[in-house]
Amino acid sequence: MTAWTLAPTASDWADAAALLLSARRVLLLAHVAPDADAVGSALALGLGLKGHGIEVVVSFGDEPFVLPANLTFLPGQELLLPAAKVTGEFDVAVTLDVSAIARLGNLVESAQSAAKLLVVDHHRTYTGFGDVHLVDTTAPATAVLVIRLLDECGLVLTPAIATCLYAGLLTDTGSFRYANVDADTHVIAARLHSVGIDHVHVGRSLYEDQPFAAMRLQGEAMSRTLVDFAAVSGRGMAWTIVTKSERLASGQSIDVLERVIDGLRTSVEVEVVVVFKEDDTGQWRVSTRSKGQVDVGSVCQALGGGGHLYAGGFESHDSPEVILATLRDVLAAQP
Ligand SMILES: [Mn+2]
Repeated sequence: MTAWTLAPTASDWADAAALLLSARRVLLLAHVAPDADAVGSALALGLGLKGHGIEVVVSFGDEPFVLPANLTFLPGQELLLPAAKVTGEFDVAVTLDVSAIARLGNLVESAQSAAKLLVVDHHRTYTGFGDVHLVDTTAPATAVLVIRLLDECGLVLTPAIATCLYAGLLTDTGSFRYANVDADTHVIAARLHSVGIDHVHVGRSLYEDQPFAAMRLQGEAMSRTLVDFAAVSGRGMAWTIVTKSERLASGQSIDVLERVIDGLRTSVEVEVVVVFKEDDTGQWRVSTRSKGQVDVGSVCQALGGGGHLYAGGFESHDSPEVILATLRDVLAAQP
């Protein structure tokens, strides 16, 4: 797997801004099973362009089209259109936080049929599928690249835009705890604060507000975690599995399981943790985290997904047992 290393140049930024500002109709796409960085970035850029008089549509390729409950507080949702209703011609399609074209789900064709495809991303597993690439793997979040792009376009950050971007920045930095944070990250956060955001509301909406049923489901998933200290060449792996039937019995949507991996990754005994989540269609969504010795983003890319050094994911129609065996082999082959 080759990592993307071409950081955007000054002329790339100018070209991208010119492309957007000359467009009449723009399609903004987050990845399937969207997180706050993907949707927040798409809504923020959408709000900025709409304010400039450009017609915008924001979507992601999930079917059914349901925004994770902890993202429903994000401003700009009037721009969202279900994937099945995305039709017509677009001058530009912009993908945000999307490392591989397959991550667009059922919107791959819509993206490819736009006159120009602009990619805004920070994944080192980016495959190069766009016409114009604003892909900076040193950026802690796609949201940071959107701020630069809005600046290039001469578009002003409003409180609604800043809220969307802050949500992306907060989640992709683990609330400013991850290794991708530096002084510049805090300068950017300070700028978003100065625009006027309710950071308490953002933090609570993303990480706190949830029913007891969700906590019980998370607790049960964590309590049956299995550990294999010999896996990953002796560095250790832990994993747990949550089936669709168990989850639906507790009345929860799949996004509440995001907190299971956040819990498992705090274990001191293993390098890699994995959560297998069966979605409503019976497909398995596999989330991985590492302590930084193993590049789980590359591992997940090899299995059809993508990610970063510390976090990666992929999807599969195989059984968890089959997926686990494959994953073990790929992890064992890592340097
Ligand atoms: Mn991201």
